[in-house]
Amino acid sequence: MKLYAIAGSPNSRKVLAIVNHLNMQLDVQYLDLFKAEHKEMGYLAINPNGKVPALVDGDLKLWESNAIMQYLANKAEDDLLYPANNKLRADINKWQCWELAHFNQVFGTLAFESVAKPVFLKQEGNIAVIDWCKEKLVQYAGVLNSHLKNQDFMVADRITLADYSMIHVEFFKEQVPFDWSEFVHLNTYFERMRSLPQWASTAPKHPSEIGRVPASHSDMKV
Ligand SMILES: N[C@@H](CCC(=O)N[C@@H](CS)C(=O)NCC(=O)O)C(=O)O
Repeated sequence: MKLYAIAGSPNSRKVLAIVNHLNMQLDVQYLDLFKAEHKEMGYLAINPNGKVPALVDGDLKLWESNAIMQYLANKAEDDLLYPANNKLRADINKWQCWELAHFNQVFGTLAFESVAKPVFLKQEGNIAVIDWCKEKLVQYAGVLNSHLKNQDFMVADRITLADYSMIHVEFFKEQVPFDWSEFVHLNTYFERMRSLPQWASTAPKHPSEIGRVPASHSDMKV
């Protein structure tokens, strides 16, 4: 199996955390964001969206981080991160759909427009988009905060795929122009989750490594 990723990309980190958590062996091919390697023809034949992550397993070309996480957990025959129990699995799927469509759609877009664009791409963020994201994030952060009032994890009483999905934009949490102070349960949860070794070890050692191919991976080809 080969996983295509960009160093520091939140969606790549989600999948790498599952690889760590399940102690799986696979090749990781890092693409250079600044050379736009994720837009080259060879990679577009794997993921026509020109986005990471993507997984190749034999004749399967799989993109969408949540789908890759589910595939890896199934492949590892893991019954804890992604239990076969229909109700537990439905609940995990619900939160993975929700983070993708709502919470992290606005949090991720806010991070991209207000931080990633100016800092990494030397472009101005779109003010109208930033304002819209901030307004929607109040609503979705409220939903997440209420859910976490009486529980430590998203589903049941242990870590599942839903947790790694939920926190994947955490690197940008304190950098975005958003007041998180009223969302105390959400904040406690993010603090606990971001220190998990399986997650923390997916982060580049230094911000200058974000988007660049780590030296140890530079001889691999798409
Ligand atoms: N819904 C997709 C989102 C993938 C995505 O947006 N990836 C970002 C990195 S975190 C990317 O490749 N951005 C580069 C681009 O869009 O050009 C997933 O969950 O995999």
